[in-house]
Amino acid sequence: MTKSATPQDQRALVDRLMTACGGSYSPETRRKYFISGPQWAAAYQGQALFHAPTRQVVSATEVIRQFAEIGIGYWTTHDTDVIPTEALMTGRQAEIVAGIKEALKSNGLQCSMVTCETFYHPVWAASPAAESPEIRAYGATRLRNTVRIGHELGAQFLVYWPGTLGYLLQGVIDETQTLKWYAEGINAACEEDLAVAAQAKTQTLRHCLEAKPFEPQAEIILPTSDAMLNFINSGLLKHPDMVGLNPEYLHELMWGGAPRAALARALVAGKLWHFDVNDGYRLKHDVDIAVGLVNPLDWLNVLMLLRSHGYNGPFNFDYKPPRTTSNYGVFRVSFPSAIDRFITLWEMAGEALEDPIIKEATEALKAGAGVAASNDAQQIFEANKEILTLHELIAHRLVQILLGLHRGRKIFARGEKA
Ligand code: GLT
Ligand code: MN
Ligand code: MN
Repeated sequence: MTKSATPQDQRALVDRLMTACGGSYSPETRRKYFISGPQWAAAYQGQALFHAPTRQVVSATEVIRQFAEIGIGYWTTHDTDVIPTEALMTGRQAEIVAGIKEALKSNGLQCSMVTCETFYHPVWAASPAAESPEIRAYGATRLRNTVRIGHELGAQFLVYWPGTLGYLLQGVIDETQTLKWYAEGINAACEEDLAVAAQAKTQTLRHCLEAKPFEPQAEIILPTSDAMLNFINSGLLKHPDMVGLNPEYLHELMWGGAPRAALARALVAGKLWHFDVNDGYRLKHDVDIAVGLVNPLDWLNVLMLLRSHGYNGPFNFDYKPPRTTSNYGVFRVSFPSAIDRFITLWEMAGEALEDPIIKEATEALKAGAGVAASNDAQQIFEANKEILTLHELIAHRLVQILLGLHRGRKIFARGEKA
């Protein structure tokens, strides 16, 4: 029987087993990827509607220090993750932002993205696009302030997750009006950005919309990345060219979509600017599990798509370390293991794209049977039917790559000898 690990021995046990896992990359290697760590992910205390917190508060300076040690090159935050609501737009905000700038600098990190929290505080109970003009005016002020913080911290991206843009009770709001009001908020952010950039002679930021199909509202007005794309092109935005997408892997799975197909639609629209990386289950709630723990094969395929289309935006690790992970475990196990799985899958995706079998099979499929074009459906099918088997062969090869079988890894069957 394994003997109990006393409280004093537990960290050493975690450390020893984590080292035994192997396969980790150095902080220098990790820094070569455009990986960002959200303040809210690292500082998440494990609380939820039915859950009390399991972890202590972690300050931004501590998160930044830990990220530097792990080799996470970029940090992202909501305005209120670091500035209490009542201190926003006061002298205290300026002090906090200056302190963060200093912490980032001394730890060699950059801030890549800032996002405005428009869902947690009671003022957002009826969403940032509520009927009341005071609420909307406050919302626009908050968005403009977040744009200024973004410029101040040298971010390139802003993200908007309009979490509460929807309803619990049917027929209470006019959805078309809500969309128009929401667009006014985004317009205010873009105009502030143009003004700040013109004054400071810098670039404008990339404003990215993030959709989630449910939670915290029962019905969501912009539930998917596709709905967001439609909103960008609806004519309601004054600067649609400044607005793109921040799809989240799990949010597309949650409505039953194929994340890879959703990403493809964003890519062809030229709007895949930022990407929230995590994992989870179809048609369930937003569990925000770390990348690759649920769907490693799908993740391999997603990364093949992104690599082959030259995606060069950030990979924002928007996940939540499970409640069973301790504060120590968040930085010792959760973040490093998530990043290392991501890097492995990214490199594997590169390998899969170069795999001679996949390449030859894909090219053969594209070349077709070479018969003359005709209107004879049956004849065309007959001429192509053997090459179509290559679909299944490619899928098999991808699983082989995922399991390392393409490199000669073999699990011996019962009774078989090496
Ligand atoms: C919230 C949400 C995430 C978003 C964050 C950005 S807030 O945690 O569930 O998916 O990316 O506002
Ligand atoms: Mn997200
Ligand atoms: Mn999520």
